Amino acid sequence: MSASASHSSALRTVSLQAFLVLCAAALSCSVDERALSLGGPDEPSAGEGSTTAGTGASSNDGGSDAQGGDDAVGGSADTQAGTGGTLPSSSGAGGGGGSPQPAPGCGDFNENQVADCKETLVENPTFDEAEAAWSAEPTLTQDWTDQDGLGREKSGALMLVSDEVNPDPGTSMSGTAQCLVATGAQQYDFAVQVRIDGALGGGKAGINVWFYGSDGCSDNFLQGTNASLKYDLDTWVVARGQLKSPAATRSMLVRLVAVKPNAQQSLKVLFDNVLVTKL
Ligand SMILES: [Ca+2]
Ligand SMILES: [Ca+2]
Repeated sequence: MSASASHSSALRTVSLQAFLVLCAAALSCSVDERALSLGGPDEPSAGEGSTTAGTGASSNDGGSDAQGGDDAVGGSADTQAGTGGTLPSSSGAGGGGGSPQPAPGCGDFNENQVADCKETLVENPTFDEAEAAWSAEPTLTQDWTDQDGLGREKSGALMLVSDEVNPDPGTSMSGTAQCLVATGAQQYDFAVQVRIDGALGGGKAGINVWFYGSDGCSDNFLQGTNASLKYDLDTWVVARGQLKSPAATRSMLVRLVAVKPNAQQSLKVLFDNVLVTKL
């Protein structure tokens, strides 16, 4: 008994020593409990609440597909509260001293220490070389540009240009979209970097979502809601917000949208690093 006890004690000692050696080699065996800072981008919730009614009602006419409802929104998004998006550089995962580029190279706007491009549900979230997987609505044009949202040389962004002048007062929303399988009564988190070209006037840009009670974002339109819209000019900002899908949801159309004053000649917006996750 005493022999086996001392034997196992010796084994524990040896393994502890081995562990300490490994720790010393790795320099970081202290358990990283990853404090989740949820405080950051609180501002989207204001935009979320303020935009639901107006957009939902107005995009109803276009519920069957992405064509009809792109002239919507009225002025509902004007009450957007905060302007301060979380700048990509400030959400840096790395901390002190090192290179300014976030480790994953595609942002971590939900600050969960996971590269957003590794967890997002959309295809082609970073526009590394093309606008693939995103379908522009007929009232605007889209192109790939090498102006990356995080300044990466090996990536680019999506550029939307809306130049349809409308005699009606108010604004028109149009965008490019991607349909995703979605579940009902589910909280989703949305984020995208946007940069509005101020030389052409003002406008807003961000994410708008249409929920459908059918597969493939085709029939049974349920609701259209802005996740977040921003109006900052000539600077990259993050539009981020959370939405809960209606109970009957089976798919959702994630729209990267530009909201142009109808009388304005043109509006150009860049989009990059699209994050869509379940909460
Ligand atoms: Ca993340
Ligand atoms: Ca990019």
